[in-house]
Amino acid sequence: MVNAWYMSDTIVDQRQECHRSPPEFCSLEKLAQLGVVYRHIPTPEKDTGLEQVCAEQGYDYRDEIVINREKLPNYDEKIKSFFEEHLHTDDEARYIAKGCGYFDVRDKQDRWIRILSEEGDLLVLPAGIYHRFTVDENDYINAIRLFKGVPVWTPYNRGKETDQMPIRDEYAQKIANAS
Ligand code: KMT
Ligand code: NI
Repeated sequence: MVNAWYMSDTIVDQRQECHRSPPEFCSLEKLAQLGVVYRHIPTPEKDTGLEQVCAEQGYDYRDEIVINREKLPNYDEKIKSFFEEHLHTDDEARYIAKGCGYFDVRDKQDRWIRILSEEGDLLVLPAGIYHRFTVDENDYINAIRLFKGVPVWTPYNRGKETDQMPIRDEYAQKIANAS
């Protein structure tokens, strides 16, 4: 089930849990207030939840990404870019088919929340949210990427320009109404 926590201010190794001391957990409600959708769908062949979300959100494209040193071309470069803080102009929707990893998202006070994403988890990070991703020490995740229309995965790394993108305003308005 969902397991999310506020991150330590100092990261020794991004692949570790990076808890605060003492740990401070984050609720599903809090994630929902940030516009993050989380559902646990352990048996997608029996549970129609994944298909429902796809129908609701209009996700008509899907592919698979395997993140692992052996399987992913340009592994080091990709791992580095996934962990740069960025946003997208579309939702980032992932269903974790195997393995696990961490999606980190910024809350309204700009604190990092780490979301453990495991087999059977569906996560949708809304367009405009600042986030990043890393594998854990097992170095393996197999995720289904969902998208509406022709996929555009372009990350915009955080900076002055991204703060001024219209999608940031849209996102801010969306979450202002959500809490
Ligand atoms: C992305 O866009 O950050 C990724 O596809 C990596 C996460 S998928 C488990
Ligand atoms: Ni992303």
